[in-house]
Amino acid sequence: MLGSNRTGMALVHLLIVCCVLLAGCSREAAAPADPRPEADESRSPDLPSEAIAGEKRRIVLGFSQLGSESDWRNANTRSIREAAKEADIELLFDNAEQSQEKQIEAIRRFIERKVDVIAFAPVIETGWEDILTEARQAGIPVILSDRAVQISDPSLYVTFIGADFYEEGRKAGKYLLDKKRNDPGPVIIAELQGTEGSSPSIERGRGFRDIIRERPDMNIVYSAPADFTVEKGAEVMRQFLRESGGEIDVLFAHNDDMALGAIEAIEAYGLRPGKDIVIISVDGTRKAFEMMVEGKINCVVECNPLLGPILMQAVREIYEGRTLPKRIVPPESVFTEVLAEKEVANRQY
Ligand code: GYE
Repeated sequence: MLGSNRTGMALVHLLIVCCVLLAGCSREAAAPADPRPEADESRSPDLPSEAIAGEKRRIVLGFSQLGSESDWRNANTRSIREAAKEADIELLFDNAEQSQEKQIEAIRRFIERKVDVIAFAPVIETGWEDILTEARQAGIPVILSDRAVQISDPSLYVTFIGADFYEEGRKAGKYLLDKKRNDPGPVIIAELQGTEGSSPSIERGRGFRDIIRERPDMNIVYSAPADFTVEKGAEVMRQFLRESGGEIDVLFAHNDDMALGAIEAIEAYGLRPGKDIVIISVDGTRKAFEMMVEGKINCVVECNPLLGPILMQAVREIYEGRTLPKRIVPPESVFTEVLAEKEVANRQY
């Protein structure tokens, strides 16, 4: 997929180069933690978005983060905060704690505050039409960060910056086909899904299924949502182990945190993660790499959370009236046990 989106990739590279250049001439910028309107002497909220006469003011970005459920999410938040500082963009940041309602409220406050650009990581795919229409009526451009939406009118957002989750699911499936190429079936698979209705969970599941379909003796027998968290991952895995009597060959976890939880459950059950049960997960956090070095996770499909620099560059380009591609996909890789030891020290999240 990355290869098929050459224009997007070229732009990502250009954006990254620009961001590095921008970082060189940044100055410190305090980012308010709360998006509610507050006195800000540096700009009048009633003035249009263009520069205030005679002075170059900072761009204001309202960002609605969906939560803090995983190491991936926390790395994503850090990346956005740091990149905003470096790019000298004023960031109004809101954490919606997994609630779509809270995200909609935060976006509405950004609109009232007359920010220059709104970006958000949509917790689930559906239900965004009305609030995005409000943003459009207010003339505020919107960027989707990390997750996708299902929407009848794609012109309601400018661009979507985030990974290709379908491709990640396919990569996980391809690893499994290769790993089990000499093993006669049946292969019993358990799947820990992420947040129900979220684009990474829907698309990773779909991509994985589309690949393993090639082997009719591979079957996803157990599958349930575990919210992308360690605790839920452990709880749902315990349940799978009880139901199956331990007869599970493979675990596909839609993220590393759930895989880590599942590892605890598997060990408590008396089985060896990575040996008795092959474990494939997505994200590529440092903790998952450490588990891979120990042989408890077999394969991690990388999903890059460090979207901050690309996002800030896109914000600036939109503000300057430039045109962006509808889709920007950051580069991502796949890591197996073979490479884990070499790579673990390089992980940034
Ligand atoms: O994989 C998971 C997180 O949306 C890509 O959300 C993101 C996913 C990520 O909680 O760890």
